[in-house]
Amino acid sequence: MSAQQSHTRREFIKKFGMATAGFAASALPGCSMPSRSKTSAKPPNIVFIFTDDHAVQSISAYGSKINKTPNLDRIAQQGATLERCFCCNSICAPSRAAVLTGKHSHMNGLMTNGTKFDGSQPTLPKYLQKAGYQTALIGKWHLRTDPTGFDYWEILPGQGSYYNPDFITAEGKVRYTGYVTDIVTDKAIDWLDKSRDASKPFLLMCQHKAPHRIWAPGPDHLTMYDDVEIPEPDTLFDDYSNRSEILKDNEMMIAKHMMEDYDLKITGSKVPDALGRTFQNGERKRMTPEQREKWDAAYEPKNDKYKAANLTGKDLVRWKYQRYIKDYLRCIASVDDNVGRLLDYLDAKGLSENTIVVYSSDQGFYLGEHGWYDKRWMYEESFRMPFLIKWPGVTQPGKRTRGLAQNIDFAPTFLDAAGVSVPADMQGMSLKPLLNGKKTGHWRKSIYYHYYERGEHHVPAHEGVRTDRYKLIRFYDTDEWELFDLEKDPQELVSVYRDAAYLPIVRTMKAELARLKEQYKVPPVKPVKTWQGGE
Ligand code: SGN
Ligand code: CA
Repeated sequence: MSAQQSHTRREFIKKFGMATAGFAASALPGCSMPSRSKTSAKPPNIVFIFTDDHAVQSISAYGSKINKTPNLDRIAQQGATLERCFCCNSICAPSRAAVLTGKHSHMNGLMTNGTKFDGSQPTLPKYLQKAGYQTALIGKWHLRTDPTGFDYWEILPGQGSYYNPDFITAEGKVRYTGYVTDIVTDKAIDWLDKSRDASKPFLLMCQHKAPHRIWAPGPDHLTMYDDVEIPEPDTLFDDYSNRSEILKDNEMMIAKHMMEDYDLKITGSKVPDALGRTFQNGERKRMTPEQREKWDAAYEPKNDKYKAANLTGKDLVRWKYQRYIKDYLRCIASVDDNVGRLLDYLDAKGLSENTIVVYSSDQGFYLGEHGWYDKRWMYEESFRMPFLIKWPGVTQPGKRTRGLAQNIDFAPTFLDAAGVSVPADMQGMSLKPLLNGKKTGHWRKSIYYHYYERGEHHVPAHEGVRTDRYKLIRFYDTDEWELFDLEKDPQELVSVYRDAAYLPIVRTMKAELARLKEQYKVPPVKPVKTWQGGE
């Protein structure tokens, strides 16, 4: 089934307004919550807002030097900011599977983007359903099998599209007119407004496509930043010296690998795309005539200037960086506006006082650091995840914590909030002790990481451990190691693995890596000597 439906933001506002209605939270009958360990009159609702590839370097609550995110900052101001939250595997589907299961990739079975998620396994929404929650998922899913554990779901197929996106439900596919970030938010608010059972607490996972490649801004932000220069990162012209040789083989450089038409949206480009993809036959083709006209009016004058300038060398890289980062930040601006709309809705309906709101993203991203876009590496920019949380009664306004957290902790945290005991086979732990400011005696001292793909962007498989101060990485296909002293070298530009002064640290970190692998039951790694290509 396919239908064309009109779903513009203006129509939406007209349709739903922001009129307040009393919140009818009621206590759940104990008998319908077999796995709830303690009863509470009002279990909190959970709104989990999850974007795709949003790096902390572009969130003002994390000290961004390149943009402002007033609505994301609202969550930080009213709640807590985890300064050190990391993913277990810096790529989309594996991170999402870790969030759903509370387990590392090798335990939930989803190690690469090419793997199908086994939806028969226990997950966060299933545990919450058992505890009496109503569960809904809207937006990006990317796990290749239909969602399970959700009372309602409506997802983007695969990576989804920015303009006039298709959505899949259990009934079939529908195309909506509009911009994806607006539509995902409209649908989330619509679900809250129309389909929510006010007698139950709920989990709403509102998952955006933005700001994933190809960073196509929405109609409201096409000319934002036109008159400003965005500051460049210090390492835009990194030469990859003083680290593993393998870094030089990467295929994610703004200078060399970003495509003129596909990524940078230059019309009439003669530069061919190896996969035959262009912006023109992709997102631009999806646009309505009105959307295309607005797009062209915004981009053609900029493209004409670029063509006339005939840039080369570093000037060309700088131009590409500006085009890339501005498009990325324009996508973020729309995310920020839409997070504001969702927060306003919760406020207006009286839901905020008993709703946990989280903002996070499946992993970070390179915003020109090391000359890169994309993610995958264990270096800080793509290893870190944003995690802002407003948890009524638990977080103190404006609290910041530097405790080490990971995406496998999200499910245990939400179960803890719901009063459900965390299953023994979940590998993460509830973040509540980090968030409520209560002393716990100890917290974890290290984080385990493992990236398994050998595909697009030519990033080798690797694993590693990060502590408060150090990071040890092993590229096992080539048996290369790196050690970084993050206190002295926060940009990770010089590996001190072979520096005699760090020998004791290398030994300690190797022992810690071995300990974590035992704790998490990681099977032995399988080095591959010949590059396999990938999905
Ligand atoms: C797509 C992107 C890649 C990106 C992967 C994984 N190419 O294949 O640049 O690394 O997704 O991203 S695209 O041109 O098709 O967008 S992930 O977030 O889904 O893991
Ligand atoms: Ca992603």
